[in-house]
Amino acid sequence: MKKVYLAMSADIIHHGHINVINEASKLGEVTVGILTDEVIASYKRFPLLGYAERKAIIENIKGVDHVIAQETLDYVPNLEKLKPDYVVHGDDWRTGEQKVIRDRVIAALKQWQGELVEVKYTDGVSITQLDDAVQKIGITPNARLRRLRKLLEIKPVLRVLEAHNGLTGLIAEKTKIEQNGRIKEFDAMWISSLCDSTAKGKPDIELVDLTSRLTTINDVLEVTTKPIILDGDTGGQVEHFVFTVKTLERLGVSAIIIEDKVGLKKNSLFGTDVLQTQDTVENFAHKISEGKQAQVTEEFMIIARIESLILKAGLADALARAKAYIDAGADAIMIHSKEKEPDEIFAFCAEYATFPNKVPLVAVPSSYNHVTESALMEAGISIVIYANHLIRSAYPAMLHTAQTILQNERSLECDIDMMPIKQILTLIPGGN
Ligand code: SPV
Ligand code: MG
Repeated sequence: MKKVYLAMSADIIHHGHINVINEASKLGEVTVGILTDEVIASYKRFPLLGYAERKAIIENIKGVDHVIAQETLDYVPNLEKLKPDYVVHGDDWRTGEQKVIRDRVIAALKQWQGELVEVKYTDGVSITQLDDAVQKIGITPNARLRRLRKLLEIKPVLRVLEAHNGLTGLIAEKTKIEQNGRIKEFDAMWISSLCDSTAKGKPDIELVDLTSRLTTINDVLEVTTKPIILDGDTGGQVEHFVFTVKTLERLGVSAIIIEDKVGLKKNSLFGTDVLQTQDTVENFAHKISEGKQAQVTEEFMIIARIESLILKAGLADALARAKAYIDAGADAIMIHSKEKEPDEIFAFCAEYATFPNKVPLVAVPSSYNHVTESALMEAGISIVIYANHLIRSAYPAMLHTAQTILQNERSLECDIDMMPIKQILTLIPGGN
């Protein structure tokens, strides 16, 4: 019996896949390599079904003899283990991003006189269209809530973008680029207190109350499916915080980050230029543990934000607080800095790495923004938040347009900087 290998993500199955499996089974004993969740998340998007579920489906399809995990996009590690006589694939990978993978398959097969068999691609099936259709259905609050933890399990570092209304939510949800054969996108959204307040024309001092913040969250929830991390400021009074936690869980928010400050909260990026008071370790640890006890789901995350570096309380204080907050039940630690260089963040990460009891680390590289995601990841950061970038780019553009109209007493001169009317009318589908 000849050995046949084919690989698939098997997240959305259609008749094209069945055709490939049928053709493969005519050639011999079929082993299907199922891409792991990590691989799918690294090049495409969050898989709709987990590996175990996808494996169970494929194992039960006629013509499939064995199912194994394919832990890289590259087929070669599995091919070298299996040394199949044939690899079967649709003929759609001869050009485009998959060509490199195809070339490596051909080269590997040559070593043992194996052969690549390409099946004519099934017309009329568009995975992109199927993906879009699934996306349109939306997501339940529970599934969305859980997704942040799952993403932390399957991706080495998560990339999070601020959203302060439905439109910016859509940008965070839908913006994708293709780079080196991989689709890159944001994993989750950050509802920033700075951006939410600024968008409402208010200062970032916990003035925008929870009811108003919930309206923003709801606007974002309505048009997106990605997980939400809420900037919860100080979390307020403990007695209030326990209610907030339940409210957020009910909506499907995945996490709240609360900062260890008391009194009139000011934005951290002011640093010591304004009066800001750090909470005691005991009080803040108490707030965390009360929040943890209040939550209904297993998966909701309470993330403790340490302001010691912002307030110049030193590295030792930051580390001591991290330990105490983890002991109190914090699901992750956000370490913040407003320095232009990441030295104090990296120093924190190096010491943190020696902790026996660790939770994921979150960084917000607004000031030290020359540091790349991969450098942060190597330092031990698991979540990178781009905290204010959409509002900071939108405001100057809008201001420029307003000034241009004033200068010219008409809007013709703005055209060059604006999207055409036709485009804005159809930007959000369903309006025509
Ligand atoms: C926010 O985005 O509101 C934050 C991050 O809390 S920072 O502005 O850096 O304090
Ligand atoms: Mg904030």
